[in-house]
Amino acid sequence: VEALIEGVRLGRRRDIARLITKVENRDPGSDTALRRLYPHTGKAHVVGVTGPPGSGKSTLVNAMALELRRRQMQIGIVAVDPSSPFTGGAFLGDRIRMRDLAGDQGIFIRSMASRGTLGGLARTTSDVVKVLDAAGFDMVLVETVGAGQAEVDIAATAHTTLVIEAPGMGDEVQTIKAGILEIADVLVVNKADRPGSDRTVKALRAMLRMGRDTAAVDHHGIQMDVNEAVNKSRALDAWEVPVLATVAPSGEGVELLVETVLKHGSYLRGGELWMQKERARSRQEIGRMLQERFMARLLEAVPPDQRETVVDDVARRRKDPYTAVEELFGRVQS
Ligand SMILES: Nc1nc2c(ncn2[C@@H]2O[C@H](COP(=O)(O)OP(=O)(O)OP(=O)(O)O)[C@@H](O)[C@H]2O)c(=O)[nH]1
Ligand SMILES: [Mg+2]
Repeated sequence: VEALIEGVRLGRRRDIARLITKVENRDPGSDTALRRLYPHTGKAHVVGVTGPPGSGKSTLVNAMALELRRRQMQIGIVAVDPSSPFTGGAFLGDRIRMRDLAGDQGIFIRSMASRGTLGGLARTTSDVVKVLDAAGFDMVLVETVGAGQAEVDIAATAHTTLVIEAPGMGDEVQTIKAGILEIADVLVVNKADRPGSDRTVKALRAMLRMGRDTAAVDHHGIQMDVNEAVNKSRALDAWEVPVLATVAPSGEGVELLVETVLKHGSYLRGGELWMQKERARSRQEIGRMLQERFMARLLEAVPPDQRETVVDDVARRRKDPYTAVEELFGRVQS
């Protein structure tokens, strides 16, 4: 483990890859390594990239990585359950003559399958991000599909969240879930070479204006800790969410996008917001780990057949759920 930690700190790709595999498998050694690496994390700018399937997230992340490399930044990429592979930048063809991302030492790409990830996707993702952070990557881009709670959780742990939309994916306004709009620091209309992209940009700008007007009164009904934290930082956040248009395969608009992302990073670091996001992330992480520990203890303390009996009793109204939880909780404490 010692040599592995050292290797990660030195940015050795083989060691980074090995530790990430251990983290994914929840190998006992990975906990020790993560503990030891934690003091060296907190430097990387974590950027979440989310949006509907096929909107061009991977292509855009590739293009952004090339642009960031041009600026001498070391880039980590974590793709959560991608259905299309990272091409390594070759698709950019003649436009930007660069080393392929795949052979570039300044970049590290890791794909993770959401299925079969031990210990939950959100946890594994945040641990993998920590490994890359400790390895010295300046920015870590995390691609996630869609708008499920897991994706929102992952996005909530990013400093900057990009929401990618594409024109012509049905009714523009309807495809955009209110929740996903709320987490966006930058909105991107990719595939701007397609017809209707202007309309999508306009629709998004209108939705943002509407959101801003109602945000002041619409602060209730937020169930989750995470959303609350996100919303709270929103309230202090004077950042105007920009809507940018890009054509990922040709790189059009990508320079401005990268500049905007870097600007958002400086904006956060310039005030209280960066630390506030770190707090939200830490709160979520501790809460999640406590829940995991508690559930593990419960499953240990109460055998499956007894758990089923309790469920059955509650379903048949022989017992109420409040009493049931009280009893189960007691068994964990003893
Ligand atoms: N015309 C056009 N096609 C694009 C653009 N960006 C991406 N594509 C194409 O759209 C398809 C999907 O792109 P991906 O980058 O795989 O999209 P994604 O959002 O990562 O997809 P998932 O990971 O499956 O959700 C590919 O065939 C890309 O070549 C664009 O700006 N314009
Ligand atoms: Mg993808």
